[in-house]
Amino acid sequence: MFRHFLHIAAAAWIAMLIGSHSAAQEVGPKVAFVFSNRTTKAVKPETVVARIDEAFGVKPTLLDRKSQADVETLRTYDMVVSDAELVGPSAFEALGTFVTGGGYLVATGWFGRWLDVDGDGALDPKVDKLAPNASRRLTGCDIRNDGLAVLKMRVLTRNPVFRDFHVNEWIPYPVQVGSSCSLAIGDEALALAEARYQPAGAGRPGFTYSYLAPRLSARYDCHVAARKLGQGVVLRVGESLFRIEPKGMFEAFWRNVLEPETFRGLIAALDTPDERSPTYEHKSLLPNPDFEEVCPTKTDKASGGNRVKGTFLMPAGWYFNSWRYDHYARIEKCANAFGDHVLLQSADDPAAAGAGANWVLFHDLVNLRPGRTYRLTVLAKAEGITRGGAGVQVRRRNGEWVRFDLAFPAGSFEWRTFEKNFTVPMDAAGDKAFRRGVLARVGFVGPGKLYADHFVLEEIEN
Ligand SMILES: [Ca+2]
Ligand SMILES: [Ca+2]
Repeated sequence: MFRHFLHIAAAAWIAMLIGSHSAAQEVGPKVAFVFSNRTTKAVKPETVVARIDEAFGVKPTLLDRKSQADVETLRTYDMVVSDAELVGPSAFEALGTFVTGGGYLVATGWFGRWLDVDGDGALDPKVDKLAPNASRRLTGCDIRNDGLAVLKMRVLTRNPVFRDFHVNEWIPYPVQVGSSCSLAIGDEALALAEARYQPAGAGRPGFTYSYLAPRLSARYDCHVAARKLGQGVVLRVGESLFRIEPKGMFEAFWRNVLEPETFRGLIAALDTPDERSPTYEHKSLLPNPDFEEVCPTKTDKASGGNRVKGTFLMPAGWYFNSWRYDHYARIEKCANAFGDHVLLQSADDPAAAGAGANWVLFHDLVNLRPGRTYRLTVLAKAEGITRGGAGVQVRRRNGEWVRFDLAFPAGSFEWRTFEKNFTVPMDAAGDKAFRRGVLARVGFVGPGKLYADHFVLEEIEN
């Protein structure tokens, strides 16, 4: 594929030979845009096309959503940029064929959220289904949460999509319009950028979070990923690009995405992926290790077994879970070597003996490698607990979990550091024996109180 881009190069060369630039200007890369209903309510497609043409000299064709199911039509383009939220089974298949044959699909925002089961082009929630599997087969990702805002973004690995960007440095995100989706990433895709997501509107002064998902107020996830499929490439972008002005950061991003060299560069980057996991404070493989990133969250009723009401602080990335009897969970102010905030979970009902709670963080940008040694460190303090502990677990390719746990003593103890080294077993090695993703937790069985801070998972020298 990319024959049209080759045409441009040839046309430019001929233009140079005959001393004219007109031929180069007349032939452009063949790009098609497909808009979702949701997007066309927010912006006019013609305006977006005009803006792209003005900024980059690329005049994309507007394709209707039905044409996504027509392989012959798709094959007349080098590149299809789509944020179609509703995609029929035949369109998923046709787009797959287009990419496999050397096409470049840029799937953005809500792309592929719903499967148009009855094929009528309209979203019928009673008939149509969420399409995580079809979406993952095509793009290597599916949507975890939609309609979010991004607080900050970080490019994870040097790659042509972000060729003018800093790598491994957080940058404030310039728009807060709630058009982003957080991406759950699979093995086939390479994460190019991650983001800290929050509810739309969180950038406004005085905004108070409601829950982003049950018992979670903000999360870290993949924001941009790419995968090879046959001869082609899918670039999956969590942002709905059509709704963003191509200015500043997005101008650089659009320019890179539309640059023919990016397609070839992506193929090379995907052939030799950088498998290192990103790290956060204290070189931890998990975000927000000191619980200093907090969201003032408001709720009028107990949520998910958490009896705290009103406005309280929740940790970014961490999710609260409890079983039997009511528990209280929030961030408490407490100054120590690791900032001003610690986690607290408690139960005061004596009948809660045998019931428990934990804070959980699932992060799928982590890839614990067979044969490597890791250290889990956590600072904890307890009052009258029956038992407690912390740990991480890693999912194997066959779906089983491997657990690495450390236990806290029963009863009460003052602030203390707990530490455990563990080696991911070699017998689980092989071709990507471990799936991407780590589940971390710290919890207790009560009644009682458990405080925690400085939850660090790091790779140690091997
Ligand atoms: Ca339908
Ligand atoms: Ca802290």
